[in-house]
Amino acid sequence: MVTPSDKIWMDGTFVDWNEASVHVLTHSLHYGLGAFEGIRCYEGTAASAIFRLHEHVERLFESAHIIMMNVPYSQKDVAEAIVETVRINKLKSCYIRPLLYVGHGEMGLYHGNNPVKLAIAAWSWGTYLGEEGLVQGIRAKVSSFTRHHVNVAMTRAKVSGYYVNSILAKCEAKHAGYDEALLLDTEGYVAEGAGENVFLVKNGVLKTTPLTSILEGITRNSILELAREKNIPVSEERFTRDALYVADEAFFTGTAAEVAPVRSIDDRQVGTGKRGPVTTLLQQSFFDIVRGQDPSHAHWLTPV
Ligand code: PPE
Repeated sequence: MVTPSDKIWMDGTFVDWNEASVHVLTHSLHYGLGAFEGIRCYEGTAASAIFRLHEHVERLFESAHIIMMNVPYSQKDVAEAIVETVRINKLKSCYIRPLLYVGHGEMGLYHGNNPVKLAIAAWSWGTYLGEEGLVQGIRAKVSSFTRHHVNVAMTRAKVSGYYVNSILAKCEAKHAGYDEALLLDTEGYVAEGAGENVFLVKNGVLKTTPLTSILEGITRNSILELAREKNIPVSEERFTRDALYVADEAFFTGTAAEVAPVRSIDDRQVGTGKRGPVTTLLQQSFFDIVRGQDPSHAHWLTPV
């Protein structure tokens, strides 16, 4: 269960957590046209800070642009509303979920005459794949569901409806006793996790899948940047599932999942089956930055 916070921002005003409801004919509820973000705020040594707020807000607006939703706010307004939502709920560390959706009005697929609505909720949310997973690694399974074809879904956009595909994959993996699903693209190459990007390490080179059928993760981008700074060779290239089976290390990245080592894929142990040295280095560096212990990337943090 989500731990309720005090207030949710809805279309410019704060409403009580329990009053934050919508009409049942809300267009997005029927057809899935909506865009959202997942953002984390971390408690730091000095203050709490939101990780890469501006990049998340920018991606939200890009998602809206791709699916032709006109956002009735500026990026600055939305960023301020997000900070205000964390503040008013007095949350030290939390997960923040802005959701742009099409309100009720007309029914039928054409949404252009309906209002575009925005809600921003924030609540305490521990790491997605479990604290233990961050240390011991998680078990992943290649899904029988395929990631969207590039002409089915434009995955640069973080669109609500796309997540039916992720949910089906996630449920299949969970029901089979795994922690997370790994989806392949329509040509059979590795795409991404149900809610994470994927990386492998082989012979000292860090590889991640290119931006064809995946979400351009902000954690992915941060990890690539950190790796380059540490002179770890990086490559964005396609690879197959067996490349993961024989990798030295593998890990998932995402706002909810953070940096989560993968200890096995399809019951094949990855590397030593433990969090590897490159994963450990990048994970530690990520946590030091988001928790304000390493000031080198202070520009990634917006104090609350
Ligand atoms: N791929 C997918 C499909 C995805 O949903 C996410 C985030 C990522 C990659 C990583 O993106 P980023 O968070 O910018 O590094 N998934 C969000 C939703 C998870 C959920 O279950 O809800 C998230 O992590 O917030």
